Amino acid sequence: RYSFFPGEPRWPNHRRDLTYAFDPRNALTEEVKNVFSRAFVRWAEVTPLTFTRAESFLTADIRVGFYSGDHGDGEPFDGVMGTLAHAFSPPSGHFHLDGDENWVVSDSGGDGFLSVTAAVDLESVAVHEIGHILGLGHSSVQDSIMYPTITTGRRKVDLTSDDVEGVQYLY
Ligand code: TQI
Ligand code: ZN
Ligand code: ZN
Repeated sequence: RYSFFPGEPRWPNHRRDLTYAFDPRNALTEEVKNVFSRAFVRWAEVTPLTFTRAESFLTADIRVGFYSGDHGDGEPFDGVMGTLAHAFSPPSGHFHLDGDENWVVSDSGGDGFLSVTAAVDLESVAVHEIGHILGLGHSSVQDSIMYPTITTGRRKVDLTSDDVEGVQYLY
């Protein structure tokens, strides 16, 4: 079953329309940014929340960036595999991804299995981390997005009823 962070933190009522922005230092392509946009839509579809892309990184509610190793928040990344990304509970909005991973940007086609060694599907991780940003902890339901295991090379992007019930409890 779904879980929350201690104290059940969530974005407050007057902040239902959230903005997100990308660290300009990463100079991400539109293709990569669209992966995040799709991930946000999955959560927006089942909540009263909206997510709008903003240009200003410093003033956005949710700030997305790729970093390697120590990046100044006391939780250094660790190179290939291990920690892939981290996000903090509401209303922090920090969304950091490990720049050393072999991130795979896939479309929605195929069976979702990638043959590249140690490849990590970016959209799958993004959907999971956005769950944390909204206040969800880990779930005990194996197929859920918030289950704390991901299979290398596997794509898992569809919310399950467990994820939906968890986020709808909060919003
Ligand atoms: N990062 C962990 C995670 O997002 C960070 C973390 C550990 C965490 N415990 C937490 C965050 C408790 C919030 C609350 O779960 S990770 C997965 C999954 C990671 C793991 O890099 O290990 C995904 C990132 F679920 F597959 F294990 C994305 Cl999808
Ligand atoms: Zn960080
Ligand atoms: Zn997690």
